[in-house]
Amino acid sequence: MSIYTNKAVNDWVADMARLTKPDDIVWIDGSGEEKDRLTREAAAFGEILMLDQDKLPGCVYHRTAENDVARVEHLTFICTSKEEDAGPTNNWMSPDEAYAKLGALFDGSMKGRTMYVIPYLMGPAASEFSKVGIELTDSIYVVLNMRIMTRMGQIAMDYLGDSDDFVKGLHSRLDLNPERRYICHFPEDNTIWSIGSGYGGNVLLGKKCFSLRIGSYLARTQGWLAEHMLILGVESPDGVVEYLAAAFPSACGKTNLAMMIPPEYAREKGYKVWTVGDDIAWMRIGEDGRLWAVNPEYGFFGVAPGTSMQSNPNALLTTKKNSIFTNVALLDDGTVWWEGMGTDPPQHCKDWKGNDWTPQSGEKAAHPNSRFTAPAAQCPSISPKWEDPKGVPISAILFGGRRAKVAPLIYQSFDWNHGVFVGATMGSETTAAATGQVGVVRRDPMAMLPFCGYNMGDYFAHWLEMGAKIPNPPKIFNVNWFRTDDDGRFIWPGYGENFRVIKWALDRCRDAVDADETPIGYIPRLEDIETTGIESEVTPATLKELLSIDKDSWAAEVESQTGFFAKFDRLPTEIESQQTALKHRLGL
Ligand code: OXD
Ligand code: MN
Repeated sequence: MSIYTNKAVNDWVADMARLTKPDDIVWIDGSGEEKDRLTREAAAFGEILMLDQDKLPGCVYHRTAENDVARVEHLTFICTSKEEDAGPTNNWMSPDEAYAKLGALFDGSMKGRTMYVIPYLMGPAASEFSKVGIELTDSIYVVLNMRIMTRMGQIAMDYLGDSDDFVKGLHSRLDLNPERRYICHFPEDNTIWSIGSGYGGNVLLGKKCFSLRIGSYLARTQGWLAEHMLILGVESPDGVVEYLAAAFPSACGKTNLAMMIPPEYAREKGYKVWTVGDDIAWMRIGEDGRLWAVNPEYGFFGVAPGTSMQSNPNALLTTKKNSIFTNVALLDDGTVWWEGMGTDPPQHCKDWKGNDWTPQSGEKAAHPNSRFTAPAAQCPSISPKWEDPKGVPISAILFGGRRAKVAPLIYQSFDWNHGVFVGATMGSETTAAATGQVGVVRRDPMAMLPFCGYNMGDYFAHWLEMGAKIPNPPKIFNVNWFRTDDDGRFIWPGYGENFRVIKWALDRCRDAVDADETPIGYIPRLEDIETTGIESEVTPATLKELLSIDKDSWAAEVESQTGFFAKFDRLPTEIESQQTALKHRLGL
């Protein structure tokens, strides 16, 4: 029996239960008592393991199936009635085919299992911009994760009232067989069907599936932006906080930037950095004509390896209680470990597959994509405004990627449309670890390539249209923390030192600093990037190198952009004009 009175929800759940045939239906209310009960149940079934409750209170451990450790882009589909509406960068299946194909798989998929009905809210409860989803799942692990990543249960149903405006998400693990795994989005029906996986990005439907893929589709029709962006605030010594949003492809340090600790010189002056979100921004035009951003999520689903007290103390501290660890190494003392945690490898542990592991094993103890799920409210740097119903006003948007040579440390676009072009040409060079092929550029416009729920040509057009509608738009910048010297060594220290670059961007937004004009945009004058404390590492010569623009590399870059754009059927002419103008400025 439903504990809720919303008829549209109850009817739809009944329909889905007829299809999936669970033994039981459990309606999630989001209470603490419910969390304890489900945790006990999942532990009893071995779906999770309890970690040492003195050292890591409220923390649990989970292993996924070995063949189910990451998002599956080749099995992710946008199911619009017309193929061209999904566009050249998405996999497409017709809604009829997808409902039939997945419907056959969902038929009876929950037999012998319990269906959990999870109402959840993306965005703060007091915000008129928040949105409701309902996820039906046969995994307690999903319920426990959704409890951290979203505002779950009664709070979402109170928000929904008797409306039928909710995203309908259906998930079943089925048999975790990659041959029977699909993540299908039906943006025209506000619906997501995910089957055959138990991995976070494929099954926590509020995150990539709703907040980005369905979200971006809704944003276009409703005149806002759903973006793969962190949000942070920089507080000046006078107490004024300015906010920026930043998009980088996966594995370029979004979580680190969102939680950065400013360098000593800045801390001494009284600067602070506040975290609003680390992955997703929903942005709207405010009454004051600026762009305002909300983080729709309630927690962080971060990559564990590489997270240490050196690289990201705020992230590590966030995970010390009430967190879920997935596919990391399990220590004999009931705590966890991963490569790059900054502590010595254990003499013995269980690796992410559950096998005995020693430093001699010759394999990684934690999966490279192992994760922590942790409540945002526990982050030491969480912004006092992170749940503000209006969001925070965005002064600057940063795009960026991993580019060894071509992109300077930072440059500012000439205006909004040029900034959209900069975002549309974003890319990152592959690292050896990722593909075996070093230095190949993977284009990832606005870091949305895997997450745009419609034709990306239309997405660029939407960005251009938004620019025309925002009276006081943010300034747009491109950053690159990954410049190398001729021996392939990074020449910028990164991490907290990135504050120095962000400071310049925010100074530009206030017209507080001048800049040099180049063919690609405005770059800092050498003296305007503060180097106090890193003078020996970042000499004026290094800074010059970091800001240099090499014409040959840019000629190759423009050509590679052209190759990428060639596959777009609906590329706005403004993007082409921007490229022509760039070529012209470069003298090509
Ligand atoms: C993520 C991603 O997990 O972008 O956030 O892949
Ligand atoms: Mn992400």
